[in-house]
Amino acid sequence: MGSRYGPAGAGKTTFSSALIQHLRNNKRSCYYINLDPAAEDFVYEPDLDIKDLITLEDVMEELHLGPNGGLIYCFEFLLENLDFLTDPLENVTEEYLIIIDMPGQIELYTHVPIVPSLIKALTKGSLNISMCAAYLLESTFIVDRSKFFSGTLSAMSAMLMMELPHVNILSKMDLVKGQMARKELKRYIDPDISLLQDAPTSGLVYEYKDGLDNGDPTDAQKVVSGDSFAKLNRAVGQLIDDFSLVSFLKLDAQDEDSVGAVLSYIDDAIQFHEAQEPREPNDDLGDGDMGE
Ligand SMILES: Nc1nc2c(ncn2[C@@H]2O[C@H](COP(=O)(O)OP(=O)(O)O)[C@@H](O)[C@H]2O)c(=O)[nH]1
Ligand SMILES: [Mg+2]
Repeated sequence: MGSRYGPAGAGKTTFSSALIQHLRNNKRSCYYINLDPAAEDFVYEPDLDIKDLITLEDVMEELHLGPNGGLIYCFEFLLENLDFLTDPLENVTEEYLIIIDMPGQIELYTHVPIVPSLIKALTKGSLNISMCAAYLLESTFIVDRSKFFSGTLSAMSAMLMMELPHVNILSKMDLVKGQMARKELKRYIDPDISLLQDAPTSGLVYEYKDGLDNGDPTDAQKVVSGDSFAKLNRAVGQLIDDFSLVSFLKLDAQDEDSVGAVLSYIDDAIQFHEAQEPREPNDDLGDGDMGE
């Protein structure tokens, strides 16, 4: 099973559709779940849709909540009505790749009771599903290093909270292809501290400047040009480096090979192939897509 999340607009739903298409092309079974209560049109109709339980629109209207509060409410409601999700999954066998398309709001992942609780319900007990989280970060963020690093830190904190095998994906690679030297791009795929140390075109001022301190924390310009900020950046870079926690796979959702390559990492993470029942040779005579 894969569960896709990441900032809104990062390309999660597009990646889900591309994966479904790829699985179909390869005669693999797939079960598609939408857990975004605000999702609208789908290329492939979900097999299970949170909107049949609750929609963000209704929650916002009836409870007078804003979009973020409304989203949290929807997930709390889902957690109170977990059967909606877990009952249908009881019948989904191991040859299926279950794709769960998620909303992007990071709060859902980093605040303990929500997505981490959901994950426990799926990975433990009778379902015992082997899960992998896929975090998507839009590759155009590369041009703004502070955005790239904030995305990388979000990936890291979510990774720690979810306690799942994880793949981090730079999406929409077609948009940056040719705009950046291969060598430069490589530094983002496996980011390290040096990225923060030489970021001349980004909003980050990284140099150590003696004497220029941040006396006035309300002056944003002073804060980001001061040495405390430089130290913080170095510490963040060091943290990412020390843990070697975050590296990225490249994705162009339009490119079938690229989708296949990312899927092979996900398959490895959930040990998909190991979990398949060995087939009798004459199984091949039957319908390859059993159970659908
Ligand atoms: N160029 C390009 N655009 C993409 C790609 N993936 C998604 N998009 C576009 O990015 C926008 C947001 O995509 P969506 O999948 O809805 O993002 P989500 O909010 O993360 O589910 C849409 O307009 C997509 O067409 C990609 O690989 N390349
Ligand atoms: Mg989406």
